[in-house]
Amino acid sequence: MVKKLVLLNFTIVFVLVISCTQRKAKISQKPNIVFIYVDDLGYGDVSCYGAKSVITPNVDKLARNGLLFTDAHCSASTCTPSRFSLLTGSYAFRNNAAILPGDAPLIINTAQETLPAMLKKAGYKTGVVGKWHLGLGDGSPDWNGDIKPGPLEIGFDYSFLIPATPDRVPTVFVENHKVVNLDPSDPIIVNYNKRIGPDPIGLEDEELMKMKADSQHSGTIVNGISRIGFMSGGHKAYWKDEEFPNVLTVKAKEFISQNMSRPFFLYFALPDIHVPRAPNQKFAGATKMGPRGDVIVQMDWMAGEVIKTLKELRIDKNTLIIFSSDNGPVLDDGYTDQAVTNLGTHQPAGIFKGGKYSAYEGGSRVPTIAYWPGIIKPGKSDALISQVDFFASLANLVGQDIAGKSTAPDSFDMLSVLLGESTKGRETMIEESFTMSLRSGDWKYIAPQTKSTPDWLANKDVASGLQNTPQLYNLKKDPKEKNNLANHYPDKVKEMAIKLNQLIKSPTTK
Ligand code: NG6
Ligand code: CA
Repeated sequence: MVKKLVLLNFTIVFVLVISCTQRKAKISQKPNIVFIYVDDLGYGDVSCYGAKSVITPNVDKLARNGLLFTDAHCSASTCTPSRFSLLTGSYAFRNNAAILPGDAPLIINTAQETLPAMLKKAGYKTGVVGKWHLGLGDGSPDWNGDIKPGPLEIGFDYSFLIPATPDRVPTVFVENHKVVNLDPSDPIIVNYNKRIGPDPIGLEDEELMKMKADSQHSGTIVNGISRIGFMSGGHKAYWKDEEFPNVLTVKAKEFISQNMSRPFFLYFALPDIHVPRAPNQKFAGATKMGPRGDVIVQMDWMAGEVIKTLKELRIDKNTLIIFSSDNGPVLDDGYTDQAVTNLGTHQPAGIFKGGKYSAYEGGSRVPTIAYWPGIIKPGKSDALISQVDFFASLANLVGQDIAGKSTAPDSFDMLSVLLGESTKGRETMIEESFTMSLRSGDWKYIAPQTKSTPDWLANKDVASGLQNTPQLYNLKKDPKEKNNLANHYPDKVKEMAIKLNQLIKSPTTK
Protein backbone atom coordinates (compact mmCIF):
# COMPACT_ATOMS: atom_id res chain seq x y z
CA MET A 1 0.00 0.00 0.00
CA VAL A 2 2.73 2.43 1.08
CA LYS A 3 4.77 1.40 -1.94
CA LYS A 4 1.77 1.99 -4.19
CA LEU A 5 1.25 5.44 -2.73
CA VAL A 6 4.89 6.33 -3.14
CA LEU A 7 4.71 5.12 -6.74
CA LEU A 8 1.56 7.14 -7.36
CA ASN A 9 3.13 10.22 -5.88
CA PHE A 10 6.19 9.69 -7.97
CA THR A 11 4.04 9.32 -11.09
CA ILE A 12 2.16 12.54 -10.35
CA VAL A 13 5.40 14.46 -9.82
CA PHE A 14 6.89 12.86 -12.92
CA VAL A 15 3.88 13.74 -15.10
CA LEU A 16 3.97 17.28 -13.75
CA VAL A 17 7.67 17.62 -14.49
CA ILE A 18 7.12 16.30 -18.01
CA SER A 19 4.21 18.64 -18.73
CA CYS A 20 6.10 21.64 -17.30
CA THR A 21 9.09 20.76 -19.46
CA GLN A 22 6.89 20.31 -22.51
CA ARG A 23 5.30 23.67 -21.84
CA LYS A 24 8.69 25.36 -21.39
CA ALA A 25 9.87 23.86 -24.67
CA LYS A 26 6.77 25.19 -26.44
CA ILE A 27 7.03 28.71 -25.04
CA SER A 28 9.66 30.59 -26.97
CA GLN A 29 8.85 34.03 -25.60
CA LYS A 30 7.01 35.53 -22.65
CA PRO A 31 3.28 35.52 -23.42
CA ASN A 32 1.10 38.59 -23.34
CA ILE A 33 -1.39 38.42 -20.49
CA VAL A 34 -4.91 39.77 -20.82
CA PHE A 35 -7.07 39.67 -17.73
CA ILE A 36 -10.75 40.23 -18.51
CA TYR A 37 -12.35 41.07 -15.19
CA VAL A 38 -16.12 41.36 -15.23
CA ASP A 39 -18.05 43.13 -12.49
CA ASP A 40 -20.73 41.26 -10.51
CA LEU A 41 -20.92 38.36 -12.99
CA GLY A 42 -22.36 35.28 -11.28
CA TYR A 43 -21.47 31.62 -11.72
CA GLY A 44 -24.61 30.98 -13.76
CA ASP A 45 -24.63 34.19 -15.82
CA VAL A 46 -22.83 32.93 -18.94
CA SER A 47 -23.99 30.15 -21.20
CA CYS A 48 -20.83 28.04 -20.83
CA TYR A 49 -21.74 27.82 -17.12
CA GLY A 50 -25.32 26.83 -17.85
CA ALA A 51 -27.23 30.05 -18.60
CA LYS A 52 -30.07 29.55 -21.06
CA SER A 53 -31.79 32.94 -21.07
CA VAL A 54 -28.67 34.73 -22.21
CA ILE A 55 -26.14 33.48 -24.72
CA THR A 56 -22.49 34.52 -24.52
CA PRO A 57 -20.79 33.17 -27.67
CA ASN A 58 -17.41 34.86 -27.14
CA VAL A 59 -16.95 33.75 -23.57
CA ASP A 60 -18.22 30.30 -24.55
CA LYS A 61 -15.55 30.09 -27.25
CA LEU A 62 -12.87 30.82 -24.65
CA ALA A 63 -14.34 28.08 -22.48
CA ARG A 64 -14.62 25.58 -25.33
CA ASN A 65 -11.01 26.09 -26.35
CA GLY A 66 -9.60 26.77 -22.91
CA LEU A 67 -9.85 25.54 -19.35
CA LEU A 68 -13.08 26.15 -17.46
CA PHE A 69 -12.83 26.16 -13.67
CA THR A 70 -15.73 24.91 -11.57
CA ASP A 71 -14.34 25.93 -8.15
CA ALA A 72 -12.42 29.14 -8.77
CA HIS A 73 -13.00 32.15 -6.52
CA CYS A 74 -12.54 35.82 -6.26
CA SER A 75 -11.12 36.48 -2.83
CA ALA A 76 -14.19 38.34 -1.53
CA SER A 77 -17.85 38.84 -2.27
CA THR A 78 -17.43 42.56 -3.01
CA CYS A 79 -15.36 44.50 -5.48
CA THR A 80 -12.67 46.53 -3.71
CA PRO A 81 -11.43 43.61 -1.57
CA SER A 82 -11.30 41.24 -4.56
CA ARG A 83 -9.42 43.75 -6.70
CA PHE A 84 -7.03 44.50 -3.87
CA SER A 85 -6.20 40.80 -3.53
CA LEU A 86 -5.81 40.31 -7.24
CA LEU A 87 -3.30 43.15 -7.59
CA THR A 88 -1.38 42.58 -4.35
CA GLY A 89 -1.54 38.82 -3.70
CA SER A 90 -2.64 39.67 -0.19
CA TYR A 91 -6.03 39.06 1.39
CA ALA A 92 -7.89 42.35 1.64
CA PHE A 93 -8.73 42.06 5.34
CA ARG A 94 -5.00 42.48 6.05
CA ASN A 95 -5.50 46.03 4.84
CA ASN A 96 -9.08 46.49 6.05
CA ALA A 97 -10.07 46.99 2.41
CA ALA A 98 -13.84 47.47 2.02
CA ILE A 99 -16.13 48.99 -0.65
CA LEU A 100 -14.75 52.49 -1.20
CA PRO A 101 -16.52 55.78 -1.83
CA GLY A 102 -15.56 57.58 -5.04
CA ASP A 103 -13.29 60.10 -3.32
CA ALA A 104 -11.25 57.62 -1.26
CA PRO A 105 -7.46 57.69 -1.39
CA LEU A 106 -5.47 54.89 -3.03
CA ILE A 107 -5.48 51.90 -0.67
CA ILE A 108 -2.50 50.10 -2.19
CA ASN A 109 0.78 51.11 -0.61
CA THR A 110 3.02 52.46 -3.38
CA ALA A 111 6.07 50.88 -1.72
CA GLN A 112 4.60 47.40 -2.01
CA GLU A 113 5.34 45.18 -5.00
CA THR A 114 2.15 44.67 -6.99
CA LEU A 115 1.17 42.33 -9.82
CA PRO A 116 1.72 44.98 -12.52
CA ALA A 117 5.02 46.09 -10.92
CA MET A 118 6.23 42.49 -10.86
CA LEU A 119 5.30 42.03 -14.52
CA LYS A 120 6.94 45.33 -15.41
CA LYS A 121 10.16 44.06 -13.84
CA ALA A 122 9.86 41.04 -16.09
CA GLY A 123 9.81 43.32 -19.15
CA TYR A 124 6.06 43.78 -19.58
CA LYS A 125 4.27 46.93 -20.66
CA THR A 126 1.32 47.16 -18.27
CA GLY A 127 -2.06 48.80 -18.73
CA VAL A 128 -5.40 49.03 -16.96
CA VAL A 129 -8.59 49.97 -18.77
CA GLY A 130 -11.94 50.12 -16.96
CA LYS A 131 -13.23 50.09 -13.42
CA TRP A 132 -10.64 50.89 -10.73
CA HIS A 133 -12.34 51.21 -7.31
CA LEU A 134 -9.10 51.07 -5.32
CA GLY A 135 -8.98 54.78 -4.50
CA LEU A 136 -6.92 57.60 -6.01
CA GLY A 137 -4.69 60.26 -4.50
CA ASP A 138 -3.26 60.39 -0.99
CA GLY A 139 -5.92 62.46 0.69
CA SER A 140 -8.84 63.44 -1.45
CA PRO A 141 -8.01 63.23 -5.14
CA ASP A 142 -7.35 66.51 -6.92
CA TRP A 143 -9.84 66.06 -9.75
CA ASN A 144 -8.75 69.32 -11.40
CA GLY A 145 -5.03 68.68 -11.27
CA ASP A 146 -2.76 65.64 -11.18
CA ILE A 147 -4.67 62.71 -9.73
CA LYS A 148 -2.01 60.66 -8.00
CA PRO A 149 -0.91 58.33 -6.62
CA GLY A 150 -2.95 55.83 -8.62
CA PRO A 151 -2.31 52.99 -11.06
CA LEU A 152 0.81 54.62 -12.53
CA GLU A 153 2.41 54.75 -9.09
CA ILE A 154 1.82 51.05 -8.41
CA GLY A 155 3.23 49.58 -11.60
CA PHE A 156 0.92 50.38 -14.51
CA ASP A 157 2.41 52.20 -17.52
CA TYR A 158 -1.00 53.30 -18.76
CA SER A 159 -4.43 53.74 -17.24
CA PHE A 160 -7.89 54.71 -18.48
CA LEU A 161 -10.34 54.52 -15.63
CA ILE A 162 -13.81 54.66 -14.32
CA PRO A 163 -12.40 55.91 -10.99
CA ALA A 164 -14.73 54.06 -8.60
CA THR A 165 -17.97 52.45 -9.82
CA PRO A 166 -20.45 53.53 -12.50
CA ASP A 167 -22.97 54.34 -9.75
CA ARG A 168 -20.61 56.67 -7.88
CA VAL A 169 -19.46 60.21 -8.59
CA PRO A 170 -17.32 61.55 -10.14
CA THR A 171 -18.85 60.34 -13.40
CA VAL A 172 -15.80 61.11 -15.52
CA PHE A 173 -12.99 59.10 -17.06
CA VAL A 174 -9.47 59.50 -15.74
CA GLU A 175 -6.64 58.85 -18.20
CA ASN A 176 -3.26 58.50 -16.52
CA HIS A 177 -3.22 61.47 -14.10
CA LYS A 178 -5.97 63.61 -15.65
CA VAL A 179 -9.73 63.79 -15.98
CA VAL A 180 -10.56 63.39 -19.69
CA ASN A 181 -12.12 66.52 -21.30
CA LEU A 182 -11.89 68.60 -18.14
CA ASP A 183 -12.85 72.22 -18.66
CA PRO A 184 -10.75 74.33 -16.24
CA SER A 185 -13.52 76.91 -16.06
CA ASP A 186 -15.92 74.27 -14.70
CA PRO A 187 -13.91 72.59 -11.93
CA ILE A 188 -15.03 69.30 -10.39
CA ILE A 189 -15.95 69.16 -6.72
CA VAL A 190 -17.00 65.88 -5.14
CA ASN A 191 -18.68 65.42 -1.79
CA TYR A 192 -19.98 62.22 -0.24
CA ASN A 193 -21.70 63.89 2.71
CA LYS A 194 -23.77 66.72 1.37
CA ARG A 195 -25.15 68.21 -1.78
CA ILE A 196 -22.92 70.72 -3.53
CA GLY A 197 -23.62 72.97 -6.48
CA PRO A 198 -26.79 73.51 -8.45
CA ASP A 199 -26.96 70.18 -10.35
CA PRO A 200 -30.15 68.15 -9.95
CA ILE A 201 -30.25 65.26 -7.52
CA GLY A 202 -32.33 62.09 -7.44
CA LEU A 203 -34.08 62.96 -4.18
CA GLU A 204 -35.64 66.05 -5.75
CA ASP A 205 -35.74 65.70 -9.50
CA GLU A 206 -37.25 62.30 -10.21
CA GLU A 207 -38.69 63.47 -13.53
CA LEU A 208 -35.13 63.72 -14.94
CA MET A 209 -34.33 60.10 -14.22
CA LYS A 210 -34.27 57.14 -16.62
CA MET A 211 -34.60 54.66 -13.79
CA LYS A 212 -35.77 54.80 -10.21
CA ALA A 213 -33.14 54.57 -7.51
CA ASP A 214 -33.01 53.88 -3.77
CA SER A 215 -32.09 56.67 -1.36
CA GLN A 216 -28.33 55.89 -1.36
CA HIS A 217 -28.29 56.20 -5.15
CA SER A 218 -30.20 59.49 -5.15
CA GLY A 219 -27.31 61.94 -5.31
CA THR A 220 -26.28 63.92 -8.38
CA ILE A 221 -28.10 63.06 -11.59
CA VAL A 222 -25.80 62.51 -14.55
CA ASN A 223 -27.06 61.25 -17.91
CA GLY A 224 -30.53 60.71 -16.41
CA ILE A 225 -29.15 58.44 -13.69
CA SER A 226 -28.81 59.51 -10.06
CA ARG A 227 -25.60 58.34 -8.37
CA ILE A 228 -24.11 57.71 -4.93
CA GLY A 229 -22.51 60.99 -3.80
CA PHE A 230 -22.67 64.57 -4.96
CA MET A 231 -20.70 66.36 -7.59
CA SER A 232 -20.58 69.79 -9.15
CA GLY A 233 -18.76 70.98 -12.26
CA GLY A 234 -17.07 68.77 -14.86
CA HIS A 235 -20.06 68.89 -17.22
CA LYS A 236 -18.02 68.55 -20.41
CA ALA A 237 -16.20 65.58 -18.90
CA TYR A 238 -19.34 63.60 -17.96
CA TRP A 239 -19.37 60.12 -19.36
CA LYS A 240 -22.37 58.59 -21.08
CA ASP A 241 -22.98 55.15 -19.60
CA GLU A 242 -24.32 53.77 -22.87
CA GLU A 243 -20.96 54.57 -24.48
CA PHE A 244 -18.87 52.52 -22.02
CA PRO A 245 -18.54 49.51 -24.35
CA ASN A 246 -17.28 51.58 -27.27
CA VAL A 247 -14.99 53.91 -25.32
CA LEU A 248 -13.37 51.22 -23.21
CA THR A 249 -13.01 48.69 -26.01
CA VAL A 250 -11.26 51.27 -28.18
CA LYS A 251 -8.81 52.05 -25.34
CA ALA A 252 -8.14 48.34 -24.75
CA LYS A 253 -7.56 47.74 -28.47
CA GLU A 254 -5.24 50.76 -28.70
CA PHE A 255 -3.18 49.53 -25.78
CA ILE A 256 -2.89 46.10 -27.38
CA SER A 257 -1.89 47.33 -30.83
CA GLN A 258 0.59 49.87 -29.47
CA ASN A 259 2.34 47.16 -27.47
CA MET A 260 1.94 44.15 -29.74
CA SER A 261 5.65 43.78 -30.38
CA ARG A 262 6.56 43.31 -26.73
CA PRO A 263 5.06 41.35 -23.90
CA PHE A 264 2.18 43.27 -22.38
CA PHE A 265 -0.25 42.88 -19.52
CA LEU A 266 -3.72 44.32 -19.99
CA TYR A 267 -6.05 44.43 -17.01
CA PHE A 268 -9.38 44.99 -18.76
CA ALA A 269 -11.84 45.69 -15.95
CA LEU A 270 -15.32 45.82 -17.44
CA PRO A 271 -18.01 47.93 -15.74
CA ASP A 272 -20.74 45.45 -16.69
CA ILE A 273 -22.77 43.94 -15.19
CA HIS A 274 -22.69 46.33 -12.24
CA VAL A 275 -25.45 48.91 -11.78
CA PRO A 276 -26.57 51.22 -13.28
CA ARG A 277 -27.27 48.89 -16.18
CA ALA A 278 -27.64 51.12 -19.21
CA PRO A 279 -26.86 49.07 -22.32
CA ASN A 280 -25.76 50.62 -25.57
CA GLN A 281 -28.57 50.63 -28.13
CA LYS A 282 -26.80 47.76 -29.95
CA PHE A 283 -27.62 45.56 -26.98
CA ALA A 284 -30.80 47.03 -25.51
CA GLY A 285 -33.46 44.34 -25.83
CA ALA A 286 -30.93 41.59 -26.65
CA THR A 287 -32.50 39.35 -24.00
CA LYS A 288 -35.89 38.95 -22.36
CA MET A 289 -34.33 39.69 -18.99
CA GLY A 290 -34.18 43.46 -19.36
CA PRO A 291 -31.00 45.53 -18.89
CA ARG A 292 -29.24 43.01 -16.63
CA GLY A 293 -29.43 40.35 -19.34
CA ASP A 294 -28.60 42.87 -22.07
CA VAL A 295 -25.40 44.04 -20.39
CA ILE A 296 -24.27 40.43 -20.09
CA VAL A 297 -24.49 40.30 -23.89
CA GLN A 298 -22.69 43.67 -24.04
CA MET A 299 -19.93 42.34 -21.77
CA ASP A 300 -19.59 39.30 -24.04
CA TRP A 301 -19.23 41.60 -27.06
CA MET A 302 -16.46 43.58 -25.33
CA ALA A 303 -14.59 40.39 -24.48
CA GLY A 304 -15.09 39.27 -28.09
CA GLU A 305 -13.64 42.51 -29.50
CA VAL A 306 -10.44 42.05 -27.52
CA ILE A 307 -10.14 38.42 -28.56
CA LYS A 308 -10.72 39.43 -32.19
CA THR A 309 -8.04 42.11 -31.98
CA LEU A 310 -5.48 39.62 -30.67
CA LYS A 311 -6.32 37.33 -33.60
CA GLU A 312 -6.17 40.07 -36.20
CA LEU A 313 -2.77 41.15 -34.92
CA ARG A 314 -1.70 37.48 -34.98
CA ILE A 315 -0.64 37.52 -31.35
CA ASP A 316 -3.44 35.31 -30.05
CA LYS A 317 -1.22 32.20 -29.89
CA ASN A 318 1.17 34.05 -27.66
CA THR A 319 -1.41 35.48 -25.29
CA LEU A 320 -2.77 34.01 -22.09
CA ILE A 321 -6.33 35.23 -21.49
CA ILE A 322 -7.85 34.88 -18.05
CA PHE A 323 -11.54 35.63 -17.73
CA SER A 324 -13.25 36.07 -14.37
CA SER A 325 -15.45 38.21 -12.12
CA ASP A 326 -14.89 40.27 -8.95
CA ASN A 327 -17.84 38.94 -6.94
CA GLY A 328 -21.07 37.01 -7.31
CA PRO A 329 -24.32 38.25 -8.82
CA VAL A 330 -26.90 40.67 -7.48
CA LEU A 331 -30.27 41.59 -8.94
CA ASP A 332 -31.52 44.74 -7.19
CA ASP A 333 -28.45 46.76 -6.31
CA GLY A 334 -30.08 50.15 -5.92
CA TYR A 335 -31.97 50.78 -9.17
CA THR A 336 -35.30 49.49 -10.43
CA ASP A 337 -34.24 47.99 -13.74
CA GLN A 338 -36.35 44.83 -14.25
CA ALA A 339 -33.54 42.61 -12.98
CA VAL A 340 -35.93 41.05 -10.46
CA THR A 341 -39.19 41.15 -12.41
CA ASN A 342 -37.76 39.78 -15.68
CA LEU A 343 -35.49 37.14 -14.21
CA GLY A 344 -37.66 34.23 -15.35
CA THR A 345 -35.88 30.91 -14.82
CA HIS A 346 -32.38 32.35 -15.00
CA GLN A 347 -30.14 31.39 -12.06
CA PRO A 348 -27.45 34.07 -11.72
CA ALA A 349 -25.38 32.06 -9.24
CA GLY A 350 -26.06 28.69 -10.92
CA ILE A 351 -26.89 26.06 -8.34
CA PHE A 352 -25.13 27.97 -5.57
CA LYS A 353 -26.65 29.86 -2.67
CA GLY A 354 -26.16 33.60 -2.14
CA GLY A 355 -24.42 36.09 -4.38
CA LYS A 356 -22.71 39.45 -4.07
CA TYR A 357 -22.22 40.40 -0.38
CA SER A 358 -22.76 36.78 0.69
CA ALA A 359 -20.66 34.30 2.66
CA TYR A 360 -22.18 31.42 0.70
CA GLU A 361 -20.57 30.00 -2.41
CA GLY A 362 -22.55 32.28 -4.74
CA GLY A 363 -20.59 35.21 -3.29
CA SER A 364 -17.17 34.22 -4.53
CA ARG A 365 -17.41 31.18 -6.81
CA VAL A 366 -17.30 32.85 -10.19
CA PRO A 367 -16.89 31.91 -13.84
CA THR A 368 -13.18 31.53 -14.49
CA ILE A 369 -11.55 30.52 -17.76
CA ALA A 370 -7.90 30.30 -18.77
CA TYR A 371 -7.24 30.33 -22.49
CA TRP A 372 -3.94 30.00 -24.31
CA PRO A 373 -4.11 28.20 -27.63
CA GLY A 374 -1.48 25.50 -28.07
CA ILE A 375 -0.47 25.59 -24.41
CA ILE A 376 -3.66 25.08 -22.38
CA LYS A 377 -5.54 21.96 -23.41
CA PRO A 378 -9.31 22.50 -23.60
CA GLY A 379 -11.12 20.99 -20.64
CA LYS A 380 -12.57 21.47 -17.17
CA SER A 381 -10.81 21.75 -13.85
CA ASP A 382 -12.41 21.17 -10.45
CA ALA A 383 -9.33 22.44 -8.62
CA LEU A 384 -9.89 24.96 -5.83
CA ILE A 385 -8.14 28.22 -6.67
CA SER A 386 -8.40 31.85 -5.69
CA GLN A 387 -7.63 35.02 -7.61
CA VAL A 388 -5.16 35.87 -4.88
CA ASP A 389 -3.05 33.09 -6.44
CA PHE A 390 -2.67 34.74 -9.83
CA PHE A 391 0.23 36.87 -8.54
CA ALA A 392 2.55 33.99 -7.60
CA SER A 393 1.37 31.89 -10.57
CA LEU A 394 2.13 34.62 -13.09
CA ALA A 395 5.43 35.39 -11.33
CA ASN A 396 6.42 31.79 -12.01
CA LEU A 397 5.26 32.06 -15.62
CA VAL A 398 7.41 35.13 -16.31
CA GLY A 399 10.39 33.95 -14.25
CA GLN A 400 10.17 36.38 -11.33
CA ASP A 401 11.28 35.07 -7.97
CA ILE A 402 8.98 36.23 -5.19
CA ALA A 403 9.58 33.33 -2.82
CA GLY A 404 10.45 34.21 0.74
CA LYS A 405 9.66 37.89 0.28
CA SER A 406 6.85 39.79 1.93
CA THR A 407 5.46 40.28 -1.56
CA ALA A 408 2.09 38.62 -2.24
CA PRO A 409 1.94 36.91 1.18
CA ASP A 410 -1.27 34.96 0.53
CA SER A 411 -0.58 33.96 -3.05
CA PHE A 412 0.15 30.34 -3.92
CA ASP A 413 1.89 29.41 -7.13
CA MET A 414 -0.90 27.60 -8.99
CA LEU A 415 0.60 27.95 -12.45
CA SER A 416 0.39 24.26 -13.27
CA VAL A 417 -3.29 24.29 -12.21
CA LEU A 418 -4.00 27.42 -14.21
CA LEU A 419 -2.47 25.85 -17.30
CA GLY A 420 -4.24 22.54 -16.76
CA GLU A 421 -1.09 20.50 -16.09
CA SER A 422 -2.22 19.65 -12.57
CA THR A 423 -5.56 19.32 -10.81
CA LYS A 424 -4.13 19.79 -7.35
CA GLY A 425 -5.63 23.04 -6.16
CA ARG A 426 -5.55 24.64 -2.75
CA GLU A 427 -6.10 22.60 0.40
CA THR A 428 -7.45 25.57 2.30
CA MET A 429 -8.81 28.90 1.17
CA ILE A 430 -10.36 31.91 2.87
CA GLU A 431 -13.52 33.46 1.44
CA GLU A 432 -14.08 37.04 2.62
CA SER A 433 -17.52 38.61 3.01
CA PHE A 434 -19.01 40.53 5.91
CA THR A 435 -17.64 37.57 7.86
CA MET A 436 -14.90 35.02 7.08
CA SER A 437 -15.27 31.52 5.72
CA LEU A 438 -12.78 28.73 5.34
CA ARG A 439 -12.77 26.04 2.68
CA SER A 440 -10.87 22.90 3.54
CA GLY A 441 -11.32 19.65 1.61
CA ASP A 442 -15.04 18.95 1.31
CA TRP A 443 -15.84 21.28 4.20
CA LYS A 444 -16.79 24.89 4.49
CA TYR A 445 -16.90 26.74 7.77
CA ILE A 446 -18.57 30.15 8.07
CA ALA A 447 -17.52 32.06 11.15
CA PRO A 448 -20.18 33.78 13.25
CA GLN A 449 -20.59 37.43 12.39
CA THR A 450 -18.55 39.77 14.58
CA LYS A 451 -18.48 43.02 12.60
CA SER A 452 -21.53 45.18 12.07
CA THR A 453 -22.83 45.45 8.51
CA PRO A 454 -24.12 48.47 6.62
CA ASP A 455 -27.82 49.21 7.21
CA TRP A 456 -28.68 48.83 3.55
CA LEU A 457 -27.55 45.21 3.56
CA ALA A 458 -30.27 44.24 6.02
CA ASN A 459 -32.94 45.40 3.54
CA LYS A 460 -31.45 43.51 0.62
CA ASP A 461 -32.92 40.33 -0.73
CA VAL A 462 -29.67 38.37 -0.50
CA ALA A 463 -28.78 35.31 1.53
CA SER A 464 -25.89 37.02 3.30
CA GLY A 465 -24.86 33.94 5.28
CA LEU A 466 -24.42 36.08 8.39
CA GLN A 467 -25.38 34.32 11.62
CA ASN A 468 -24.45 34.58 15.27
CA THR A 469 -23.48 30.93 15.46
CA PRO A 470 -21.00 28.92 13.37
CA GLN A 471 -22.03 27.19 10.16
CA LEU A 472 -20.51 24.06 8.72
CA TYR A 473 -21.36 22.56 5.36
CA ASN A 474 -20.17 19.51 3.47
CA LEU A 475 -19.93 20.99 -0.01
CA LYS A 476 -19.43 17.65 -1.67
CA LYS A 477 -22.76 16.33 -0.40
CA ASP A 478 -24.45 19.70 -0.05
CA PRO A 479 -23.12 22.21 -2.60
CA LYS A 480 -26.16 24.42 -2.02
CA GLU A 481 -25.24 24.91 1.65
CA LYS A 482 -28.65 23.87 2.95
CA ASN A 483 -27.75 21.69 5.93
CA ASN A 484 -25.76 23.38 8.64
CA LEU A 485 -23.89 20.50 10.31
CA ALA A 486 -22.17 22.61 12.98
CA ASN A 487 -24.09 20.94 15.82
CA HIS A 488 -23.30 17.47 14.49
CA TYR A 489 -19.55 17.98 14.16
CA PRO A 490 -18.42 20.28 16.99
CA ASP A 491 -14.82 19.05 16.70
CA LYS A 492 -14.69 19.89 13.03
CA VAL A 493 -16.08 23.34 13.78
CA LYS A 494 -13.42 23.87 16.43
CA GLU A 495 -10.64 22.63 14.17
CA MET A 496 -11.69 24.87 11.30
CA ALA A 497 -12.21 27.91 13.52
CA ILE A 498 -8.66 27.49 14.85
CA LYS A 499 -7.26 27.04 11.35
CA LEU A 500 -9.10 30.10 10.07
CA ASN A 501 -7.76 32.22 12.94
CA GLN A 502 -4.23 30.99 12.27
CA LEU A 503 -4.50 31.94 8.60
CA ILE A 504 -5.95 35.31 9.49
CA LYS A 505 -3.10 36.01 11.93
CA SER A 506 -0.23 34.89 9.78
CA PRO A 507 -0.27 34.20 6.08
CA THR A 508 0.90 30.81 4.86
CA THR A 509 3.66 31.92 2.59
CA LYS A 510 4.07 30.46 -0.82
C1 NG6 B 1 -22.85 49.40 -2.25
C2 NG6 B 1 -23.94 49.99 -3.12
C3 NG6 B 1 -24.10 49.14 -4.37
C4 NG6 B 1 -22.77 48.95 -5.06
C5 NG6 B 1 -21.75 48.41 -4.08
C6 NG6 B 1 -20.39 48.28 -4.68
C7 NG6 B 1 -25.66 51.00 -1.67
C8 NG6 B 1 -26.97 50.77 -1.00
N1 NG6 B 1 -25.21 49.99 -2.38
O1 NG6 B 1 -22.61 50.23 -1.17
O2 NG6 B 1 -25.03 49.70 -5.24
O3 NG6 B 1 -22.33 50.16 -5.61
O4 NG6 B 1 -21.64 49.27 -2.98
O5 NG6 B 1 -20.36 47.27 -5.60
O6 NG6 B 1 -25.09 52.07 -1.58
S1 NG6 B 1 -18.99 46.62 -5.93
O7 NG6 B 1 -19.24 45.61 -6.93
O8 NG6 B 1 -18.17 47.70 -6.44
O9 NG6 B 1 -18.50 46.04 -4.69
CA1 CA C 1 -18.36 43.98 -8.20
